[in-house]
Amino acid sequence: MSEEALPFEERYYPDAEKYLGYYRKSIENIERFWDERARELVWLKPWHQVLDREKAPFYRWFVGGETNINLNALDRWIGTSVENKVAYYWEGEPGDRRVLSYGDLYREVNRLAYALKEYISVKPGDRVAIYLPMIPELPISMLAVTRIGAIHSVVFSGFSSWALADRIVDAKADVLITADGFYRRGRIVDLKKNADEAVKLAADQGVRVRKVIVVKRAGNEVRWSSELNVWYHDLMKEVPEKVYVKPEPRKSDDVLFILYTSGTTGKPKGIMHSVGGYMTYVYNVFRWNWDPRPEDVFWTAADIGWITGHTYIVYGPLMHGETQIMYEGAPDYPNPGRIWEMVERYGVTVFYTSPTLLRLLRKYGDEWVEGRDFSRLRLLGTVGEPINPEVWKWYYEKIGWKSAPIVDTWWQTETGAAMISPAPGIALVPLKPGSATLPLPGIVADVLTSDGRQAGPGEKGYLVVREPWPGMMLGIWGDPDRYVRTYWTRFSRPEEGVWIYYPADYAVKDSDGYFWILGRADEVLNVAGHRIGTIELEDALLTHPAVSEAAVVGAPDPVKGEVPVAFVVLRAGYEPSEKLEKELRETVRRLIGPIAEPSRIYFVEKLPKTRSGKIMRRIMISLLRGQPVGDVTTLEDPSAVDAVRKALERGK
Ligand code: 6R9
Repeated sequence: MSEEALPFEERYYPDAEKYLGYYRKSIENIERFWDERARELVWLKPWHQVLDREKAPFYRWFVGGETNINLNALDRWIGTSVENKVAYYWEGEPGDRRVLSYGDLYREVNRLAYALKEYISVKPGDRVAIYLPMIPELPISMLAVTRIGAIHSVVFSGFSSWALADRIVDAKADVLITADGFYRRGRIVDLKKNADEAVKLAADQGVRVRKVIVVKRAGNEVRWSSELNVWYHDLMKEVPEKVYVKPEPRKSDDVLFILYTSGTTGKPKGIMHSVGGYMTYVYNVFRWNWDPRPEDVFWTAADIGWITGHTYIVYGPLMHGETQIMYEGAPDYPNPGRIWEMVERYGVTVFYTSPTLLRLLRKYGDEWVEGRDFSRLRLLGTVGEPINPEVWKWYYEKIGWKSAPIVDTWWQTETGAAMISPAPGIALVPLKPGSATLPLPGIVADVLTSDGRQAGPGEKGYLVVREPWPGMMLGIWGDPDRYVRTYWTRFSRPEEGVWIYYPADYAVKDSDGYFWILGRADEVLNVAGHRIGTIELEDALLTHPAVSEAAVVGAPDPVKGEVPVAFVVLRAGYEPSEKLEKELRETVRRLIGPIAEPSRIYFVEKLPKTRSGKIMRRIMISLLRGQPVGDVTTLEDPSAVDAVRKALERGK
């Protein structure tokens, strides 16, 4: 495949030299490069310094500059031909539809911004938690919050009340925007009930939410507190029809939003993104990834509750005046053809999703894709995990009709937008199925061995980034030390002033310089493209009175990539049973959410541990995959290996 030139339309005919020429120039002087890139956007006040490295690794971009992302995502379109262009074709799971133009979006955002400011007294810098399903009020809320200079913290609507409470408490959010419910596989999910529980749990921890704004989506019964709750539509009724709220000037290095992600401890990290850096990076990367065109119908099939949605459903596409698809429900409801039917019906031109969704839809068989008209698709994308070459080829042939290049984008919540990926908006490089190809302009990526040496071609090592970039996080909300420890300690040499970003992914660079991402290098699972900390799961299991010890590892799964499997030691007086297994699953669903539920729970007599008491997860991982367990001399009690082996056999 690597040598074969793919028969793309002329515009995307691979031209590695052209791309590399642009890339090399970009990294000659990254300050100059990003300075030029930032000038393409609307600012309220120019910066006096492109990059402040003084307090590295707390880099600050476009210092002295002021702006508001609304100016580039909304205001700049008003009075242009984009004003009447569709921003979102929204479709609910039951098939109900809404169409919002850029003008509609602008009006709604201004009205909500007015209500938040005048009626709810939200001030610049305040945190507003948003716990909404995939309905237009979600992007509207995000933009209204940033318009008035407040900080949003979006919590995925599939998370439990406990997970929401944790995030409310950590961010000290005192306003919450949620909905009564939403549709998922033909049923109504009672979101308001979760929100109510979360508000109560947060109050128990000393964080009092003073207002909960509720969007009416599903019309389900909800409990109501006339003091705490207000319907979104009642609030908006009060607002003058044509109100204009001036976008609050924000400093470039102010916090634009917080988004939580799992780490290697039980406590999720509040990743903070910056006003000016995130805006500049996302604007440019969006253009490099998707080569936007006025006639586009762009669809990122992901949830806005994750970074992919923040960047590629809200801020990126809106800054380019793209017309998008937004879908509420399950991808295979009411049948496995739902997504492909929509791609055809709306004439989607660019489609971006995760390998896990592709594996799911491919599994249903080709009858759901064959015979459909995908002729408008010109680019395809993937994100979230490595894509299996088999699935890549299926996507390329059956969906892209061998004429749409696949843009495999490696990045993280922390990086703001794609970092390693093809850039057809500049020049396409030859593709290799399963490789995210080369770093984007301005990004200096590398692979290092465990002792910090540069890995040779084909040698497995750790992915690193050597230079800062504007989309990088500002830090971790309320925990600057954890930021330094987690991302900047593994390979940096502070005494020499060398700071190296460590994303915790294994990678290989091949002899063409292409990056192949191999998966997480820390104790974080990647379940269906979602990061789930094993410790978070273990902590959840340990809240059950029957559990004395728990170890969670990832097992390979043909659709989800990886699924959590739990090994549990029971406390005296408890016996393994199906009922107990069910209770433990329920505990995880309640504390984290359905996506974290273990696929199997094995009851074991003991867990393999080192003499210092560390659980050796790699032993469970090997046994699950039927591989040799390797060196067990550091085990405190070698018979623990047999205990695990027996439990696995019993569980077959
Ligand atoms: C955007 C997003 C980040 C982790 C990352 C890596 C994995 C993402 C990938 C990929 C291989 C790709 N990952 N994209 N692995 N190829 N194209 O997914 O952010 O949820 O923070 O996850 O996902 O392991 O470190 P996030």
